[in-house]
Amino acid sequence: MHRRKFLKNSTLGSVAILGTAPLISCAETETKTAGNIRPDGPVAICTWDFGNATDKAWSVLRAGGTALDAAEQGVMVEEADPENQTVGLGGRPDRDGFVTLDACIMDSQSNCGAVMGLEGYVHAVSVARRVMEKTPHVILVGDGASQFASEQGFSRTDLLTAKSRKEWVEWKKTSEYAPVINIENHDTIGMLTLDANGDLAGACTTSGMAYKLRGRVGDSPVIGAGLYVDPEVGAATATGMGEEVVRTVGSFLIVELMRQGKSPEEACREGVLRIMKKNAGRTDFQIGFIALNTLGETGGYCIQPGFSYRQYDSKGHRNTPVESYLKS
Ligand code: SD4
Repeated sequence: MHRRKFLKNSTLGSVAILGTAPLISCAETETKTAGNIRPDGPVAICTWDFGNATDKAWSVLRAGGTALDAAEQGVMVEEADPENQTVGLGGRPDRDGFVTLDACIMDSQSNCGAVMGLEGYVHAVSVARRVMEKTPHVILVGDGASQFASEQGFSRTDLLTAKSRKEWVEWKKTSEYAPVINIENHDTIGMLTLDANGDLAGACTTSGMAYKLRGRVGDSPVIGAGLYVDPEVGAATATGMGEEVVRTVGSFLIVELMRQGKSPEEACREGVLRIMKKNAGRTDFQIGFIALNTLGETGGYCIQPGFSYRQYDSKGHRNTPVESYLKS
């Protein structure tokens, strides 16, 4: 592809991205399985610059909360924000005007739950968590997911705000029904957390591609694509063009690359490059991953100029430590 000269790839802040050093020592693994307190403290990261979400996750972790609670409560902040038009309330609708949400959640015992095409409920991530905890299943879709949310006591809400509706009406006037991936806007939130006990968790939630075909589901609620957590290695989550992430089982790939010894950033970079290789010549889409390993090291990579992700590291430093972009 002509734009294969990727890369400024700088690491800022206090997080060390290791070269080829092994990521998991036996001692570390044993410590974790014994349930001891992690000496280095917890970590929370999320895609993009969702500071309020990371603040929330951090407050849960700092108070001794679990990685799972922190991940869920962190992303809920964005789901509830009507100004965020790519997640939850106020999300942009599909081409027929319906706001449909996709979300998943996963813990460090490989428990997971997901909803796809959920309509009428703000906190898709919490419905996904109920699927995980209250049913023998992993995924509920569409009307069944909504019915389940109602049975679980979630209250129904109209997710289409006046602002999103107005934009959709405008879009219909000129569009040829081409879906839009929100390259300019910060979008899908994926969050990864590591708590003081050394347990990992992750959550991912989105309203998906704006003006998508009705029924379209991206990567975000697909375990292995939009999110993956492996207690022996680490966790990863994705943002961007979901179809491309599904094709490569992106988040699982990132975790497996870390298992092979890559740092979180190296793994994210290789995942993005694989996707770009399959899309020679295309410059019209965005893909990004962030990752966290069991040692609390983090990394991210994206083909978007100025990509950054929001982090609280183990010492409680909040920063946006990584930028990666495709050089033209
Ligand atoms: C999707 N990955 O539905 C999501 C949306 C997203 O940037 O991340 N947009 O494909």
